[in-house]
Amino acid sequence: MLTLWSGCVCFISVLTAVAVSGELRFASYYGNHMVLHKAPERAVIWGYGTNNTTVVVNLTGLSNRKTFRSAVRDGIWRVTLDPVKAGGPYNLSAVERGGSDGEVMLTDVMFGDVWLCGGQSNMVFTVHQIYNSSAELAMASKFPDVRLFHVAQETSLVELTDLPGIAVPWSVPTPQLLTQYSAVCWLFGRYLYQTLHYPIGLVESCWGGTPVEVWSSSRPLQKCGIPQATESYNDFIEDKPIPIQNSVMWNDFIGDEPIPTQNSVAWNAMIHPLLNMTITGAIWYQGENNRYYNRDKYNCTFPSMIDDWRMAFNQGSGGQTAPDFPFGFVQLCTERQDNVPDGFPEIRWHQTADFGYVPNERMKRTFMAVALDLNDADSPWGTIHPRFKQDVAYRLTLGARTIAYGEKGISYQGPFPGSVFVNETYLMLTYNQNVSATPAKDTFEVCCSMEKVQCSSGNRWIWMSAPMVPQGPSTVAISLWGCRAEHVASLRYAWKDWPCDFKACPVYSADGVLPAPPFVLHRWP
Ligand SMILES: *[C@@H]1O[C@H](CO)[C@@H](O)[C@H](O)[C@H]1NC(C)=O
Ligand SMILES: *[C@@H]1O[C@H](CO)[C@@H](O)[C@H](O)[C@H]1NC(C)=O
Ligand SMILES: *[C@@H]1O[C@H](CO)[C@@H](O)[C@H](O)[C@H]1NC(C)=O
Ligand SMILES: *[C@@H]1O[C@H](CO)[C@@H](O)[C@H](O)[C@H]1NC(C)=O
Ligand SMILES: *[C@@H]1O[C@H](CO)[C@@H](O)[C@H](O)[C@H]1NC(C)=O
Ligand SMILES: *[C@@H]1O[C@H](CO)[C@@H](O)[C@H](O)[C@H]1NC(C)=O
Ligand SMILES: *[C@@H]1O[C@H](CO)[C@@H](O)[C@H](O)[C@H]1NC(C)=O
Ligand SMILES: *[C@@H]1O[C@H](CO)[C@@H](O)[C@H](O)[C@H]1NC(C)=O
Ligand SMILES: CC(=O)N[C@H]1CO[C@H](CO)[C@@H](O)[C@@H]1O
Repeated sequence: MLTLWSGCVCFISVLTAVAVSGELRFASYYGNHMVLHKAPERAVIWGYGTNNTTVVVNLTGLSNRKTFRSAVRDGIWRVTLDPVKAGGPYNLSAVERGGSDGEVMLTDVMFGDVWLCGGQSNMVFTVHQIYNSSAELAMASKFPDVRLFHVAQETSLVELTDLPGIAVPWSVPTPQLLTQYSAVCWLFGRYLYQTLHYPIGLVESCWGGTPVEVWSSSRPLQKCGIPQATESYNDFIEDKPIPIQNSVMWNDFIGDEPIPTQNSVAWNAMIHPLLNMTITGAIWYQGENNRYYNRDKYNCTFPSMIDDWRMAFNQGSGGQTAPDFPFGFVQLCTERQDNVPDGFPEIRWHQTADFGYVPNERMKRTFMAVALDLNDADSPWGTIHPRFKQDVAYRLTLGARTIAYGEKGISYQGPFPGSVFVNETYLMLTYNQNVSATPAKDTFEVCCSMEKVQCSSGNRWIWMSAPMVPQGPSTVAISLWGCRAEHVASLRYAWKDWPCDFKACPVYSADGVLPAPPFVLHRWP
């Protein structure tokens, strides 16, 4: 009888403990093995608890222990840790005082840099799908300090405080996990680790087939004149054929999840909940689907989304995430070898806010991996999904090292025009750096017009292929053929979906590594 009775008490107290620890917890995206932002920034930690209690958070490292307190209001507590230098592991515990006295703990917490990886299918594209994937997967165990987190694909019509779902909680990388993890995100993190030698946390939050509007709050959409809830991507593309060359693989690749189509829904569910996390920066691979949706506004929507993310992450972290955090992106690769006009050149240009290069005065502290020479005609995932993600991630890392980490002397931008000189027969183009150039028949084009206008891509203008031959260390000579010098109105380069073969564009940096980005230049203002 006694035994039974005490058994009962025990049973009840276990029940209570379960109920209370259900109350006291960290927000969904804090977990064992996570990476928190290192000094000089401070990591923000928040979670749930019982109203009107105090939560005491302890950070326990090998030699030190620090305590932080937060009152619980509206069921939420939040602390900002002191700066912690890169390294670990630490344990992070939270205890509720004045309430349940329950405790929750995270173990193997590291301090380092945290990068967010966003975009559409080329960011979703997994390590399993790239060239040399088995070699890459086998290397997973060599990088235990590159930690992974993967946000589940969810949508919401309102901004959420916490993630509705997690695909993979914070983990030490294994070949199995990498099979399903973003290749560009992983490779970027791994290459960064190889230069920084301290922990890197990667947060994958992306979704195939999504236009930029799905990842944008109402603020940038409004700024760019895009109606918010009413317009939906589906309605827009309904009657337009999408030229997908290998639709079976596409479907396999995208999976069964319907592609979110309403503006802001992935922002609401997959980005907004992360705003309180202190992050180092973000990388982004997206734009393919904006060929069909607000294409002409991408020069506004994309830079404005970057501005808005920066503002929101800065605010959400109480000022810990930099208000101008570094933002890297991949300029679109290629899809159609037949070069049927399909918007790739326009999107590539708009990705730079129509400057052609980044950073620029509109897009400060950004960096770009030019990828138009990394095409993959035989990709089993469709030509729009090239497998050469190592090069993409490597080029991104060069930009990150310069823009985010201030490393000097790294070549991270391909050549861009510095000056143009026209005489009767040639247009002499001098780049802003020495180049490695090979003659080209039709990668440069000249628009000849008797009017003083800027030629666009529209049918109204006649663009003529203009053969190029290298002329000096930084200069190329472009034949004008029939066009009189005074009628040369515009010049463009690589203005095609698929302008050159794999790593065989006409103009590279002098070391042959970085391709010149595409451009259009106009003579008349
Ligand atoms: C918490 O404190 C507020 C204000 O002091 C009070 O109105 C409320 O009843 C308290 N809630 C609980 C659950 O004790
Ligand atoms: C947290 O730190 C305080 C002060 O050092 C200590 O009294 C307390 O026992 C610690 N709690 C845990 C759960 O480690
Ligand atoms: C973290 O907690 C685990 C399990 O309680 C313990 O084995 C380990 O020593 C702790 N590590 C630190 C750095 O406190
Ligand atoms: C905590 O307080 C908020 C508002 O003060 C209230 O909406 C919520 O229901 C309370 N939670 C609990 C568990 O009492
Ligand atoms: C694949 O691995 C081979 C052998 O290590 C290497 O030569 C080649 O460059 C790699 N390809 C890519 C795309 O990384
Ligand atoms: C964006 O591009 C469109 C179409 O080319 C152009 O009309 C517009 O002026 C550009 N807007 C900005 C802000 O650059
Ligand atoms: C145009 O410039 C090129 C390169 O400097 C030169 O070779 C050529 O003779 C010039 N042609 C004329 C007509 O001046
Ligand atoms: C560019 O090439 C010229 C000629 O080879 C050389 O003299 C010059 O130093 C180079 N400039 C740079 C910045 O490397
Ligand atoms: C728990 C917490 O502090 N959440 C905040 C995260 O950031 C957003 C956006 O700034 C705030 O609205 C939340 O209150």
